[in-house]
Amino acid sequence: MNRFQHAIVRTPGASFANGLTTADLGKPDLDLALEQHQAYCAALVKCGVALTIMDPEPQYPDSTFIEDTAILSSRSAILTHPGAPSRQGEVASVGQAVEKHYSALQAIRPPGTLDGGDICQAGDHFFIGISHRTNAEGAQQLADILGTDGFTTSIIDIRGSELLHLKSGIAYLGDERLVLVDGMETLADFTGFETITVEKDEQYAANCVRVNENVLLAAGFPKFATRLSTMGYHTITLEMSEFQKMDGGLSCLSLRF
Ligand code: CIR
Repeated sequence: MNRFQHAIVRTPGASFANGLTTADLGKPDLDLALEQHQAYCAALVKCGVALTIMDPEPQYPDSTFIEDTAILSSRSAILTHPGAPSRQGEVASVGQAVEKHYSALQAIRPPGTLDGGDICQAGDHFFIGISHRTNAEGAQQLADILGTDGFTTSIIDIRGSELLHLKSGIAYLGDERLVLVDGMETLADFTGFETITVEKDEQYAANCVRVNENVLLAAGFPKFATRLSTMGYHTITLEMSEFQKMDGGLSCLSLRF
């Protein structure tokens, strides 16, 4: 698994509670969200990455979910065109932060739409989700760019599932090992990977993030936490309640590269 050297995050802004959500978990508390975000940032630093913290963009309440705005790999940087119209303006400022680290930026162009949360890199292979945010045109544009970079890709249609994004139900732990929420194994061919199943009652935990020597894990999912520890992973458990209220998981809070 590539070692991550950098991460970019964006602090939640005053308008955070006005973002998009389907969760029926109540209104998020901004102060608590800021506290949870600080702990997330500290965890990334502990994992050994150099952190860029972008200021909030109050006109974009969902902009703390920065993962959706770019696909960053060791070979290229691709800005997305998010599927939710209210989020499309988030990309410009992320481009300015990303271009400091890459010699060239590519982009998903309309009518293609694509959210970073639908993209799961597993070594030299990318799983690309088609969702209610990422359309077939966006998925194909990304597959073409990644193909030019020398990566292989496969497309997984998750529109029949209850997942917002592909990575709401899948994560890559390195060493050809994938975490899959129960039921995901029927949606695609995962030949060549060892899979670890997360039970439905712990579904939110499937959005975990391997960062160098550690795995970031949402608090409150003891079965999966024990499973990872038993397998020898070093986990950092983070409170995510306020982001979960806005349909966000651990991976969406950062761009890692
Ligand atoms: C949205 O609906 O766009 C945000 N409220 C949550 C985005 C979560 N992003 C992700 O899972 N990659």
